[in-house]
Amino acid sequence: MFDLSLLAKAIDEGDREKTLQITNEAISAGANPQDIIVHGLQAGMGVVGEKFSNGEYFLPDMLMAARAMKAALEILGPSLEETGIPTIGKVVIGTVEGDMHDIGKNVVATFLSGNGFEVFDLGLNVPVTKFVEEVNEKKPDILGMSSLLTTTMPVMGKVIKTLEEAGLRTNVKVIVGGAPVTQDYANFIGADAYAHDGGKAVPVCRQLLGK
Ligand code: B1M
Repeated sequence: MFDLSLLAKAIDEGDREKTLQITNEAISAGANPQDIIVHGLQAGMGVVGEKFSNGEYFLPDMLMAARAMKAALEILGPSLEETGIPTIGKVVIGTVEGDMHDIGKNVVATFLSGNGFEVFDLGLNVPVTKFVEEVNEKKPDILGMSSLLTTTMPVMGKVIKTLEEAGLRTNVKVIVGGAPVTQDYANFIGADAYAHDGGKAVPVCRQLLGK
């Protein structure tokens, strides 16, 4: 069995080359791509977050770790995609305005597209109006919003309110997530669902569509 702690360590060190090399080795060794993400990349990023919290790491350390994780996710995306699955539903997803964290959102988008959803990724720092425009134009089954900062969580509620005012809320299911977000908070802002992580987002989105 492939030792994914090596990958977590490479992320912790912010070493992009080593991260890519170990990711490729893990794929060749037959490790499950979801395990590589959760037990390798995400575990390493958890350590980086703890070290940032206790003052051991600074912003550049987080940036280097983020760069390494993004590169690894790019090579893992295609191996997650299964061929021949009919589309389950259309998802528009993005990180809310004021928030520059997109790795978790990218993981969720990768897991959803790898499990048969058609995903339109709006990126990060997405204005409220952009979410509403995209719901109006793309007519997705699901709108997904990600927030990693306590200060940007309320923006998700603002999007839901603006969708209501535009008469678009009944046409789309809303799922929210991100490290500080909880089921209680999702209920509070009137979202239809919350998922703790990328793996959970898949069954939750299926359930939202009754599939
Ligand atoms: Co910053 N950051 N950051 N950061 N950053 C956090 C979030 C923080 C917890 C670190 C800490 O203090 N320990 C803290 C937030 C505190 C708070 O508000 N509660 C923080 C801070 C303070 C900041 C700055 C303010 C720092 C500063 O400037 N002084 C600044 C803010 C910038 C801004 O956004 N305006 C900042 C900046 C950055 C970087 C740009 C350097 C970089 C982001 C790079 C990028 O994303 N492109 C960064 C990083 C890397 C982190 C940590 C270390 C890691 C985040 C991450 O990628 N995790 C983070 C600490 C931590 O979370 N432990 C931290 C890995 C990722 C796979 O997990 O994002 O949780 P996560 O996603 C999970 C789930 O949350 C869930 O599924 C994902 C996959 O399983 N999920 C969803 C996410 N979205 C979902 C959507 C769903 C469903 C599930 O449905 C739609």
